[in-house]
Amino acid sequence: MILNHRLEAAGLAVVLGAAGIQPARGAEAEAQEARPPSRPNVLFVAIDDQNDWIGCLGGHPQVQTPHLDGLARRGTVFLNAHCQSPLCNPSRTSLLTGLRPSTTGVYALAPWFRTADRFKDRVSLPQHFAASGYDTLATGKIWHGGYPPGGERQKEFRVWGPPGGVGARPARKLVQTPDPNPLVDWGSFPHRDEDKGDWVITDWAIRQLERPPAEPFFLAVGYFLPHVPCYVTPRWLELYPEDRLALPPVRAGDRDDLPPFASFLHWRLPEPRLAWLQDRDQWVPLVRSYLASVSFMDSQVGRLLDALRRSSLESSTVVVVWGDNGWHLGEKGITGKNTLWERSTRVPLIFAGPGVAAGGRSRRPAELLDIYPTLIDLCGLPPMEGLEGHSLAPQLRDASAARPWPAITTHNHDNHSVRTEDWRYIRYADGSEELYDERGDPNEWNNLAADSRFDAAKRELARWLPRINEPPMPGSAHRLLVYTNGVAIWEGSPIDPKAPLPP
Ligand SMILES: [Ca+2]
Repeated sequence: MILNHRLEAAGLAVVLGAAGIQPARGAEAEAQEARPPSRPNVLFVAIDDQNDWIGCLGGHPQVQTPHLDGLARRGTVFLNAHCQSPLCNPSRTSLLTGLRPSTTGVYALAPWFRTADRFKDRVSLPQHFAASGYDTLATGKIWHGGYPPGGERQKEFRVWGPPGGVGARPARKLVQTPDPNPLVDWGSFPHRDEDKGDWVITDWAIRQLERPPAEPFFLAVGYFLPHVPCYVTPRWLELYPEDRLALPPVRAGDRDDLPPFASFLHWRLPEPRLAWLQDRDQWVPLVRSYLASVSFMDSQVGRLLDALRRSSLESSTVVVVWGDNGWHLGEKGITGKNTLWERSTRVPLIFAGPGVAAGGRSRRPAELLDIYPTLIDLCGLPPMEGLEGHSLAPQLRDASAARPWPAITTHNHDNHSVRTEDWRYIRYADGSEELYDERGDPNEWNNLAADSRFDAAKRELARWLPRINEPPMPGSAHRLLVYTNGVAIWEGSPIDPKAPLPP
């Protein structure tokens, strides 16, 4: 029955497409209304390293993101959405397989998850859409960079557009950071917005919308910015005048109440620490460049959404926008991700289109893992067994609908954070803990874990810790931390537990 329904819908779309003449907008809209109810298309928009500095999320008082804010008004935004891992590869693997990092064993930047036999045939989110009659198209960064490897790409999406990425680069790094990693850079140099990877992928995606595939489609567009390098043209920096720039709130001694294991998760990163930024007068330039990159990325989402509107597909297309992990810009003394705190875990998650209430603002905890079952619900696909997330469809109809589950973020083996509406509880592999009252302490400055008044609260939160804790998948590398026989090992080197966080 599902198949017949699909063929009918596809057949009608072919007839409409075969007319050869582009009907006037009114006639086309009428034709669409006359269609039997068919599955909506999906426009699946990823943003790389986008924290909550989005207007409708309120993470930074000055950030300008008019297009994402407009999408949130047309749909529903989750104000308490969190990634499953504060790192690209494990986060995206989790979202696209519907499995927690603690279930996949993918915790680090390598490997590609299908190298494990048990995941060779695991049906990913786009594959489930393809199996249900959707054409699947991708451009930019959807899976982690470089994945899937060459010959396997068509198994993941049928059509691949340009890869996007950084685009125009200066002749040499603009900022000589302590780590020479070419990605860790920011600022402006002479180039055109049109030469940026995010512009190129938007152009390609717009062309797809201008000649939509006959079947329902799943179009994935993965933006690179505001991932470093945060290169922008001057017009975007000018949105954030230096003399009025709001820096993120930081507190001296903020790390004094952290267990040592908290630092092990980000023991050595290519991203500089706050002390280095302050010494070199680079804190303001980095914050400005990140904000400017967010606004540029937003402008490209705006071009994409304009094209969707012009195509007359808006009313029949579910749009979902998500960020793969957050980013620190000085909070707790660091930049980058690789932590289980709010700065690393809180991400944008916005839905709009058929089945989604306009103007919804949900404070319920939501996980990126929930996107897979939610899209199944919104598009009427057959259920998929074994998904570890829960459909957000009730909250998309009524943002205040109850939801029992917290949002869980995992980084490396057996380190987890449990985020409810009011609390964040963290437990590391060595058993050490953190507890934050998110109502009274949104900056997570006061670790309450040692206060016995909260023992019952901690026990209640600990009930949600994942029962499955797979060891790292063979081939795991880059940002890998393991804890064996009481010794924490960062990327192959034992950590001296008494050593301070390296600069
Ligand atoms: Ca990322």
